[in-house]
Amino acid sequence: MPGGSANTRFAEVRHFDTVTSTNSVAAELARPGLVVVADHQSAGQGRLGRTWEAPPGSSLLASVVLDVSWVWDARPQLATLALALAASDACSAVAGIRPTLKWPNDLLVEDGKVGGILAEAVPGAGVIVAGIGLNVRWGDATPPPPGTSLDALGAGVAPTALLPALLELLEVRLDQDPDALLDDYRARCTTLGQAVRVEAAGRDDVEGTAVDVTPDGHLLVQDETGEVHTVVAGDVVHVRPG
Ligand code: BT5
Repeated sequence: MPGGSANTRFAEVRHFDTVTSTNSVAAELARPGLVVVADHQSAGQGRLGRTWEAPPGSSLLASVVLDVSWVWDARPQLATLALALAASDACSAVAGIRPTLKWPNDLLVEDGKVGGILAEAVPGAGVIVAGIGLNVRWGDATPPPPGTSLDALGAGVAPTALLPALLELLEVRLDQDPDALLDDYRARCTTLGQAVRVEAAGRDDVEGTAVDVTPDGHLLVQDETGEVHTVVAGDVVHVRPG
């Protein structure tokens, strides 16, 4: 992989055959502007201790190291939204498929999960690591349900073909006014306006209608009594009435 993406802050791309997790390697190196890419992860991470599965060569597996000053108020949740938008934009530009976004971190095509994002602050290092797994070319293999992949949807692109566009479009998002970024996220977020159930460890489920995403990147859910709940983290189930 050549050294970085021209005209962006992502000057250094390091490509590995296999790593434990691109997020872990990026957090160890912790150099702002570094991008870690791998063909395969032996311990790919999802949120809340879950795993991210992908056969070698099937996916774009990449983590970017962001200086905290690049992310408004150093909020990892806004890095998630920016990377989600950039990834959706890159799929549209390169593969002709524009995933919608499910709060907080899923890229969906119809109801299939084509990608996921994991952004984490690295304590003491002044950086946020934001990683994306995007199912690009799975062939006969199938992602864990309800996963899907770009090739299953008819797009024949190679996983790394998406990376230059992703970095350029992330650069655009990091330069964007945060209010405009949030408006763009809201417009592409299929969670808003839906009946949802939010499940979070150690807390009762919240059920209601997803009404907004706050400037902090939190989800507002209005229950049937009219009370509005602020959801900082959790798993959203889009509930279909009837
Ligand atoms: C995510 O977590 O969706 C965040 C995934 C982030 C993965 C990237 S890969 C590069 C970087 N390095 C890492 O180690 N991680 C990041 P979550 O919302 O918790 O969803 C995880 C769940 O998605 C799993 O429990 C499975 O049910 C499902 N899943 C696992 N692999 C999948 C895949 N390839 N496609 C679709 N769904 C998958």
